[in-house]
Amino acid sequence: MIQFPKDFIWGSATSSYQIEGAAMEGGRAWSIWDAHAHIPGRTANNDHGDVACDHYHRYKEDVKLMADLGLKAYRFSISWSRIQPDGQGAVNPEGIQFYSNLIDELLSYGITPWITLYHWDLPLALHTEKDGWLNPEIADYFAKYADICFTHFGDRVHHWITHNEPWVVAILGYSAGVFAPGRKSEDEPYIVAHNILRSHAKAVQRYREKYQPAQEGTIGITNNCDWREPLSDKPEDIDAAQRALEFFLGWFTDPIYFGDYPAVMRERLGDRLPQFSEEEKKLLIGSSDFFGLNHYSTLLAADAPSGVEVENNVYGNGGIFADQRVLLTADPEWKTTAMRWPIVPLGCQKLLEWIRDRYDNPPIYITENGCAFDDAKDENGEVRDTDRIHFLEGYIDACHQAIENGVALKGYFVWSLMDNFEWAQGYSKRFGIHYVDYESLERTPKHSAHWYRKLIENNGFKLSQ
Ligand code: PNW
Repeated sequence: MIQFPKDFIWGSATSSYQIEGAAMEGGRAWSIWDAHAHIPGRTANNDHGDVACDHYHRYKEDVKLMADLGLKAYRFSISWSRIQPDGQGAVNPEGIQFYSNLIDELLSYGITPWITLYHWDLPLALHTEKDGWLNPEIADYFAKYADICFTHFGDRVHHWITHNEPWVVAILGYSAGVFAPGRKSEDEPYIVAHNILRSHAKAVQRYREKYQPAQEGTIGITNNCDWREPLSDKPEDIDAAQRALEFFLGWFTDPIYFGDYPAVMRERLGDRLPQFSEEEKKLLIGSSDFFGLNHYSTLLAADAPSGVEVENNVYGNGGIFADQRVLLTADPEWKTTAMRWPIVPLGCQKLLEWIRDRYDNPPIYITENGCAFDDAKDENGEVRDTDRIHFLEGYIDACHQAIENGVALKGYFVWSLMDNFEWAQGYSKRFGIHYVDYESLERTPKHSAHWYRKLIENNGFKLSQ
């Protein structure tokens, strides 16, 4: 039996654009993801989030599903353009009411809300009229929006995450161009990342000065990182793996723990990497009360000597190849998910220990981990997702091992509560522990949901293999 610490938090996560629907209802205006998804060819089957899981109308039913699981915490995000349709100025009361109702519903079942302020759905007007994340002024718009959320929800919400996965916004949105706003640039990702970090720092400053003393909540940021295992024990491959991790995670977390980007990035990027002012550095250092981590997979890293050219993002997580010169591959022995992401639980443990060592053992929450498989209902209406159960067993066991090794891991949120709009993959990839029938919008707990309920009940589980 694998047993977790007494106060360990078991949760589940979603995001606004992926589940809410009601895209043009309740006073909401479009975000960059509405616009992106409505351009033909940008998503699988041209899917979009107009209806999604219709969570906006079904939130009570969804909270009931969470209560049935025994969830201690639920992580969801707020759609900025539901709160401020133009991204600045007027506040939409219907938007405030919706999230207020959701929070009250969660609390009535004893489920703790964890709110992400930005999960990629920038109000479209801020992009078309203000240049979005490329404009340094966006930090002030974001801080103002955050302030509105603290004012209206902070009496009941004590767990705040400013940003979800800035790496994805910068690399997939501005380098690979496969996510909104679909741009392909070599320099913009670094500018966007810089402004996201500045916006995080300003929002945290407001929380700490105006709200935290009375509301006594915590605030932080969530970054994503997959593990990079050296391809061989050659020093240049070991360096390459380390470099890859610094370009992936250190890019966002070094400024928060040390006040600046990793040295390897500053050396390699020179003037292309923006610089923080002394004041910004001060605001950034210590600006996260916890280390939010989303983790999904592992790849092998090898040094790519000059002369070797690789198309950017062959393996999704690469960052800009010419800047890192790290060649990523997968071990052909590894099993993969429907996303073709290798399943390597040991990588999760190693990453947690890497964070422990680099950042002086911060409290960590895994705010996302999970997997997509081609789930289907059988003739009895059951979804027997044993692959997902094995995945979760492996990764949660790895988390447990990391805790044994001194990692201050405090909680785990499975991605996702239910199947939903998987961005460029539309509805073709199912990450949920609840199955969603997109015709009827009916939700059905998969076998993994039953497994997770028992895990929460026992605060641990018995390894089946
Ligand atoms: C995360 N990658 O996205 C997001 O936070 C979720 O909204 C999403 O549904 C989930 O993971 C599953 O994809 C990622 O290419 C998207 O490395 C892409 C990558 C990583 C995370």
